[in-house]
Amino acid sequence: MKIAIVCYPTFGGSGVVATELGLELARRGHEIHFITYSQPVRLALLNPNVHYHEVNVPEYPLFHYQPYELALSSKLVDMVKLHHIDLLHVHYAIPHAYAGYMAKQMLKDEGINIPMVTTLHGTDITLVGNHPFYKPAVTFSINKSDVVTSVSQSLKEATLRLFDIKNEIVVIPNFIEIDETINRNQVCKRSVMANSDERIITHISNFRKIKNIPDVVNVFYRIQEKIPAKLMMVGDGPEKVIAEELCEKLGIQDKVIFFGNSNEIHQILGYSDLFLLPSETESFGLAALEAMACGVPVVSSNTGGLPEVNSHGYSGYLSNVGDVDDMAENALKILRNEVVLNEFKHNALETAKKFLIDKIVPLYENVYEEALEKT
Ligand code: GMT
Repeated sequence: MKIAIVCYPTFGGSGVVATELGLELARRGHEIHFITYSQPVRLALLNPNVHYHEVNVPEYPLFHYQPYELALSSKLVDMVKLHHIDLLHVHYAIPHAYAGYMAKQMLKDEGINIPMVTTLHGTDITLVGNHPFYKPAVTFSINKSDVVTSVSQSLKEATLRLFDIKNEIVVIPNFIEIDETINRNQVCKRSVMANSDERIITHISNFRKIKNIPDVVNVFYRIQEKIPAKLMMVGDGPEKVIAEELCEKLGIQDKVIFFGNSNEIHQILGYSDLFLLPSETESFGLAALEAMACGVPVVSSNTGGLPEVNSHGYSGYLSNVGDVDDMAENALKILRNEVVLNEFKHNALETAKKFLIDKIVPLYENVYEEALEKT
């Protein structure tokens, strides 16, 4: 199949899922065309089945806002015609499903019928898309998609609750590749980051408000009062400076390392003992799954799709949003004892195996077949 994938090219989240999906589909023999405004972070292009087409939006001083949707839909039309693409798969409803629908209509006018699959990722529904300024357009583009998928049951329910959706929504969870060669407990790198008696706790995100970044610091503060520990903060975003200030205020700045955005996520997770994800909401929590796939237990909030990923008392623990005392207590239950820690590490890896890429990607292939049959 020739598939156009539209996504955000950013670190983490929907962009990573879309990129990893495209790469796996290419390995399975499909021809993949990524269409976005810059090269996706995890996209390596040395593959004859993988193509990247950049959407350019020329700056024009008349426009207060440059019309990205217009440029994207035009690019989609051109690429579908040039490469004889069979199907559009758009990740994140805003504005991709909207631009995809416009492209579909323009192509229809030229006698080309192309199906569109829309994957909902979370904030496109729960945070941004739900805003009254966007809601009619988001509802419309979801209803006009040939197949709609969501990354968790919880997100499906939220979508049906918040929007007037006529379409069936198929749940296809996010997926992970487990690198068996990864050196868990990388002693040498670990020794650069922490003393041998210190536990390493890690948080990875885009440092937006929804991630409850101060809770990460506050949970860590409570942990390090009881046991020797270091905190690795990976990623960048508006709340990073708040976290830095809070660490300073609490006097723990020497125990916290801020990495910024990193391409070495797996190495960092490879020497981590615990992953913290206290988000306000999380449709899935891909970062938690990536941690588990590296054998790192997760202490997270009990919200959105997180209970579908993190198994309470097995791969980690779930606490009410904002309950930093409970999160710290749970973290200490895991970290205090070497035998317990190793058990949770093993369980985290076992739980991650439910989401192996080989099991999940065929579900997308089924959905593509279904979409093609519809048109
Ligand atoms: O978490 C973010 O803020 C980024 C966002 C995105 O769209 O890139 O992530 C969402 O999609 C991810 C991939 O499906 C999910 O794992 C995240 O849970 C989801 N984020 C939220 O729901 C807040």
